Amino acid sequence: MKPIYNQILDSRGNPTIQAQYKELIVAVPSGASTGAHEAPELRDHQEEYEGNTVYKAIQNAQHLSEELDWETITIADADKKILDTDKTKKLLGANATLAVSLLAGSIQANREGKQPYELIAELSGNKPLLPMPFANVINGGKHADNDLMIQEIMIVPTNAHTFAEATRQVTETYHALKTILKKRYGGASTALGDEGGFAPPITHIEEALSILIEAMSNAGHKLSFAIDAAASEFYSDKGYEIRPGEYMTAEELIEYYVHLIDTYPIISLEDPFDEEDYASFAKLRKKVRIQIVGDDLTVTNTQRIQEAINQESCNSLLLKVNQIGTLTEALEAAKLSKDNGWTVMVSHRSGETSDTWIADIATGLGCGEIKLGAPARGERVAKYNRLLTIEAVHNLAFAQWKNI
Ligand code: 2PG
Ligand code: MG
Repeated sequence: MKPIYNQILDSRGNPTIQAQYKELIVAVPSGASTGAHEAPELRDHQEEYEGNTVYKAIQNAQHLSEELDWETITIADADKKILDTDKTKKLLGANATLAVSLLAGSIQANREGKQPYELIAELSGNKPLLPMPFANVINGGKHADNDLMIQEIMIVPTNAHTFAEATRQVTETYHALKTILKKRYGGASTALGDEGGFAPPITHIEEALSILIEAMSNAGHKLSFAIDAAASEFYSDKGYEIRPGEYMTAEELIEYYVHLIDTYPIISLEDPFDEEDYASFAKLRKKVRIQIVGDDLTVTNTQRIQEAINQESCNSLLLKVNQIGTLTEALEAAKLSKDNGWTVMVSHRSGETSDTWIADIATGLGCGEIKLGAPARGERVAKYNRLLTIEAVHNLAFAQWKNI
């Protein structure tokens, strides 16, 4: 018996790949603020779905599958076949290879009587741990149609003791935020961005952070903040357009971030500069004692992670399996990062499905951090619910937050 691959929709209504073998189903996510160095998705560029169909990628997944034994498949077998065929994924498409890799993972775990997180823990040599959720509640950048240039403002329940408690704190604060936004900016301001956060008409980061302080206080919780600037998206030869028509140099942006970090309980800052600017990352990293996360900079790729290690640009990896296209390489990226004293945050993409593999990867790696959007929209809630279920059924420990 061979897997069945078919085209389904992601949370933005764009085509993506689902793979199925007996009762096991996986699906592939897709980013909007994609890093230039990510392993590329293959899209057909024909008329249907504005050129976004994935029929060729599905054919590629089918061809790969014909040469694999699916009764005895392992992640190692599937990924070896992929890497021997096309290490760059430029021909196959990282969407095709990830469908094959994740399905192999689901089948292997199932055959061995393991949860996917248990298999990941075994393969990576880590002890499973439920991760701290990083919940993106205010959306800007490419994920929303407002004028907030930075992409994500997240809340992090660093005082919670269980994943269930963490989820409650995040959700109650998210609801309190909705009430404030509605009162202050009107009903349209509580429309949701791609990752389930609100997209209010805010242009100043400080305004968003102050509202979040108020929301926490109304909800009766004390949380920390995290930012994903996704700065490549507002960088051009004119500099960093921090507000519409207002530009900063990298030096000015460093000072601005330092000011924000001094003023608000920010514990983590992702992609603060353009994806080629290892040096500005390093300058900021030396000035502050928080987590500096590489995403578009490092793209879950060991070569780029090594460069960031050499230049001391980051102290944390954002791990996205579809940036590299196989589970094996994603685990290698996590290992290289951990071995060099970095933290690892497993992440969703802005275009998601109800697939919950990232919840299991974060748990199995024992890395203690997951970025999974707001507790709203089915594709985001699916990840919260998977982690709530792992906690309830398997009774794992929950990550305690340690400051850098
Ligand atoms: C990011 C991600 C996920 P996208 O930049 O970290 O939040 O966004 O999937 O659009 O690249
Ligand atoms: Mg990012």
